[in-house]
Amino acid sequence: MSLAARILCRVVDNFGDAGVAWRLARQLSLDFGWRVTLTIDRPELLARFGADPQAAVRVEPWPGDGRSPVAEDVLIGAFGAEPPPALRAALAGGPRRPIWVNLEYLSAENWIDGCHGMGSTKPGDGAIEHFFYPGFTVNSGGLLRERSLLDRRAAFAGSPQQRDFLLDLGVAREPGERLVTLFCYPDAPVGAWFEAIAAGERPHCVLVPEATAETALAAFFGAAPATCAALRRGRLRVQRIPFLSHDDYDRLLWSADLNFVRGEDSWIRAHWAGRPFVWQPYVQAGQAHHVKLQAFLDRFAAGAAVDAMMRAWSGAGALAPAWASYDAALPGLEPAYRGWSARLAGQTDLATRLVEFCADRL
Ligand code: TRH
Repeated sequence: MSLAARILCRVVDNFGDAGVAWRLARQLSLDFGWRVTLTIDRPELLARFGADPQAAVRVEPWPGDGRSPVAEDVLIGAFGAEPPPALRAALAGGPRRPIWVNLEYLSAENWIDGCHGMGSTKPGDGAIEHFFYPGFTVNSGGLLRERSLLDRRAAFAGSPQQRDFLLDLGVAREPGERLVTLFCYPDAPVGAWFEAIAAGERPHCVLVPEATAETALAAFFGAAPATCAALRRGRLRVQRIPFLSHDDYDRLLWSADLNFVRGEDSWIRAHWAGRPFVWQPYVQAGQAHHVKLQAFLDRFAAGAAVDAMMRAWSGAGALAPAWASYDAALPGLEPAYRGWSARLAGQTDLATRLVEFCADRL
């Protein structure tokens, strides 16, 4: 069933809100043939992810109420984005079209399974808001994963395209070097980690996208390196790279030995790379992010070295000993990451579940 949908997105900060909304819009269009309008208050951010001429996604600046030529079957508010007044009025008196879905933030916490799919009838006008919770279980809303993703990953691994991709980025791995990507929040203990690598035994090349870890780089090297310039200390080599399109960022994650990721969307892309990763959750008041991290670590259950490293990376523990254990354990941890990725890939993806969810209610 090909449907028309509108996704509403208001950017709180960073890139995740726009990144998830764009990724979902693109997949509903490419994999399911839906006619999708993305209404977003920061449309200029989408250029960073790489426009895809094949994805027939119509992008509309906020508020976009009532200007669409198509009557939508589905209205998706990403991360609690409230429909603008004219669209909100059209939801009154449900159930009827459009079906109203609130796409929530991803969490590994157990409670989301019980809340996923629930509806809330608004006392004022009878509109029904459906809550869709992404997650790691079959009872949740699942994880975003495009239909062709894992085939594209398999075709890329070890191919001439992979070598050319890295060369185009100016990345040439030196003998014995571990290739690492770093995407983190400003409060990650980057300086302590750099110190440990610089003084360690194994050489590391750390690729840092622009506008990431600026302060830490300046503090460690005395000045933030310009794009593509490499800085060295001891066993550490740091190289700045541009902010890549979504597809190229996937290729980067597939090419590295270890990926540091954050927030929501880069975290899940690191899962689909099937490579080791360290996750930093979005920092929240009252240490709520530590609860989210622990819920994920409980599910992943990859052992003490992984737990200590991710906790230390989020400020709960000393970085140097955590990195020493993780560094030593890393070669043996690869099957755990690969297996976890494969187990999750055995579940249906978020967009498939969303399509079924809407079809059941229309
Ligand atoms: O930018 P983020 O910190 O976004 C966050 C989270 O979504 C968080 O949960 C939310 O509460 C907050 O925003 C408001 O991290 P995230 O989620 O990984 O989003 C980054 C996006 O940028 C993702 O779509 C991947 C993309 N990206 C690229 O396309 N190219 C790149 O080079 C990099 C580094 C990222």
